[in-house]
Amino acid sequence: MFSVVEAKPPLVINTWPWPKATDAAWKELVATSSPISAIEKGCTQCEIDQCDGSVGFGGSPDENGETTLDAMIMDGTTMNVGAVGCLRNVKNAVGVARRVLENTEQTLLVGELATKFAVEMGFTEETLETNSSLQIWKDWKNNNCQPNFRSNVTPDPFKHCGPYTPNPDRSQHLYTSRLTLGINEKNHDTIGMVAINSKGNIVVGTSTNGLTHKVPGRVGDSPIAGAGAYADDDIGAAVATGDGDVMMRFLPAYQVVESLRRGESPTIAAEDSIKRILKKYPTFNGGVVAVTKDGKFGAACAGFTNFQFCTRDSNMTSTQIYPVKCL
Ligand code: SD4
Repeated sequence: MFSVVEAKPPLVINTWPWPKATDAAWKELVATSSPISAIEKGCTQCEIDQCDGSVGFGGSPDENGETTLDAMIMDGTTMNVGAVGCLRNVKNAVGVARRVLENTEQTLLVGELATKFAVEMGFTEETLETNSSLQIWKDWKNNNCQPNFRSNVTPDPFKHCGPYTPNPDRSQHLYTSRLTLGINEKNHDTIGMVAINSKGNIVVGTSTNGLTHKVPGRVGDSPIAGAGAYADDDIGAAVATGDGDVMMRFLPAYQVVESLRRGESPTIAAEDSIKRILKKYPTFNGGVVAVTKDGKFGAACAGFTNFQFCTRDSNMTSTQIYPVKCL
């Protein structure tokens, strides 16, 4: 079990050992006291750095070889959310999410029309594919499109590439081990970030290119409030990473904040949210980091061999990386 650590706002926390992103957010938070600007800076840093190939352009090609992005920002003071799902051809997904939050009354824009919105807001339209993402896609095609996220279709998706047609039998497909689908920490990580300023304003953000070989059009948990991240200034915040198709069925970030509201410790709250998922999906992998409004943080995970997260507050001389032993 991860022992709860007491930090003190101002504070930045993010999933995975990506201290460059933490440092970018921390610098912005110290300079401006604005947690939303800190989140935008921090997550943008990961998009530029293509953190682990799973954030930003040039990663997680879908069945057609295209990279699409999911991102969200949630403001725990106003409970306002801006998000984009399956964003095409724009690199700075978290920047667009902030525009949705600040320049519209909507919450989530998706696909091509999200691109149109981004271009109106001044973002550049450009390809997200790179030689390396196209190579991943070609290797997948040469491997009979394995692993594959289709089910109950013809030809057999576990042996053949598409196009596919649905099988006449409409019964739900049998539970497929998430490991058989090749879902592990190698092919999907998200940056999920929390920033709290000294006044206790909390903002959370996420950015990811999702899941390698996804069905085109797929949106994961990261742009869904309560799934990929959640914040409420009265209580605290949580961010999640992992198998988004499963996580968005359980809203783990919301679950954690509600457990904190009832007085649970951050680690117990995080463990509870993961255990609820494991009960139904024993091969699930994912991680959650939880933080209270006054800076106590904890975490829990399942299925990852090496889940870590980063933290920075004013008592730390540099960003600290914490390993988490999974359940
Ligand atoms: C998704 N949750 O799209 C994201 C990917 C991820 O660790 O976080 N992986 O499913």
